[in-house]
Amino acid sequence: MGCSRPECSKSCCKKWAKDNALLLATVAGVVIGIVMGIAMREANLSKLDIKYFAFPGDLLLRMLKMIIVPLIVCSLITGVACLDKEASGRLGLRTIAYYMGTTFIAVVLGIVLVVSIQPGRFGTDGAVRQSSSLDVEPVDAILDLIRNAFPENIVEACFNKIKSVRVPITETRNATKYYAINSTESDNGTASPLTTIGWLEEEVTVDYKLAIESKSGVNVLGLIVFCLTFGVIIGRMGEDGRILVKFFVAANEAVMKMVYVIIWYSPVGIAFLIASKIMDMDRPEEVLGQLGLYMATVIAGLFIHGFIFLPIIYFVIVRKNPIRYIFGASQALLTALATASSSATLPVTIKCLEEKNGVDKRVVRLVLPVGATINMDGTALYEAVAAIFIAQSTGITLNFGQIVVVSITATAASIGAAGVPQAGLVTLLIVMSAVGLPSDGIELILAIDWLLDRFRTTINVLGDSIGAGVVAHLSRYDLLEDSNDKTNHGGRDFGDIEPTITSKQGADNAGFDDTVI
Ligand code: 7O9
Repeated sequence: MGCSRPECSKSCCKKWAKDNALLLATVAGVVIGIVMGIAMREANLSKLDIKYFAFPGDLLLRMLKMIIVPLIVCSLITGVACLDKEASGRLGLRTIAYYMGTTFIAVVLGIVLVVSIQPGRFGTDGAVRQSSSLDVEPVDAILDLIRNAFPENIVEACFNKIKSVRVPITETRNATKYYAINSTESDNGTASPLTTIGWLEEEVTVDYKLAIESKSGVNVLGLIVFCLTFGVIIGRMGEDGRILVKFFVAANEAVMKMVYVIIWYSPVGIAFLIASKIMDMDRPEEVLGQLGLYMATVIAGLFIHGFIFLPIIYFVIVRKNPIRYIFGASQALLTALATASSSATLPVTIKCLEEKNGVDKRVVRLVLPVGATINMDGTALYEAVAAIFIAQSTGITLNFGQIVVVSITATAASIGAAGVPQAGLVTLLIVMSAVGLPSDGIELILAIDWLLDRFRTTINVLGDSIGAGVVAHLSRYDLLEDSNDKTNHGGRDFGDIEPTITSKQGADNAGFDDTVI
């Protein structure tokens, strides 16, 4: 690839080999994980032993999660601070348009597949079990999302988000009279056969209070709102803000260097994460047999969206080879497969896009953290398929209007997922309750949720990555003007801070850029 270029030096070739060695090691990690998992199933380890076995994988997850907060804070702040007003506005609009558009395409694809394949009609032999009830009020979930966007305490936002719960206010009422039967009088029928002997007291819910609880987890929406505002402001403060921008740019570089260290450990962690998950499966033949067609529908949808639709969108807009672009992001895709978390994969995705695909750093830093939070094509597709599958397997036929409602709520739920505590289950329940589906049957699909989660996370990460490439291409002239602006007008001249941005990027931002960062 890069080495065929005449200007490529020996060190560049070395770097290419090194990068691909890491990718090869990661692929080996996945394969070894699968083989080790299948082989170790024979050993019949206890759940506790499997937990111990998973330790090296657990460490990888902890390291990736450790780096997320500093990473998104620094990258969002430097991302907006290094762009001017018009450029960041247009970039933001394009990003949102791409995210909403592709998510909606994913949902429609999922619905078309589930309605035509009808997986709910087969295999489940009506085996819906009663699920534990989990009350979700869509209004509360939406308000929580907005509350989370404005955290009370920015330090707390790094580890807690809030959730409101309805606490019933009850009143005691004498609701029912107690009677005793007066048998002597009842014979002749002249007097009432009943004598009042007391009242049954009843607790009646007359109203609700809203209690705000905090749940552990990064309040990423709050951090995003704070960091974007902070970044815009320090970027416009001119000379006074310069020192802050410099600080965050340097901090960002330092955090990325830490990411490289973690990534070198990732093949080992990935092998253990995958192996322990395979060992942990309960009666896989039974579950896979029962839900086989449903799984096939979800996986087919994810595959078509990720490896046909998104590459076509990339090719049509950017006019470059999407296969090369996806290959450049493959380390991130494998990490997503192993961790089932697009936020934990974020450090790897940023590294891949900046280093291997040469996407403009300013775009990557803005678009990817926001994408990891609100752009979940795979999740949206999955939720639409799951809701309609449950309807089919419980014998409910949805009309066209209800299917439209599913498509809109699944898109909205995937956008809001990161802001809702216990997101996976809650967002699916919101989609189901929007069309009046009973929450029975959700337990059935939870049995294989962990597996489908991995596949949909991979597509989520792929959607974010392709989004960054598309937005960077669409914004190439803005970014170029922006670089000129900085040097010409001097107002926001961070040229010395970000030499790689101003020197290497331009209208013709190469699909594969080997510039060393
Ligand atoms: C999937 F931006 C970041 F990196 F800081 C960030 C941090 C946390 C981004 C998002 C989050 C976050 O909390 N996300 C979140 C996502 C929380 C709960 C549920 C989900 C949905 O996750 C996907 C799914 O279950 O379909 C999937 N596992 O992409 O990570």
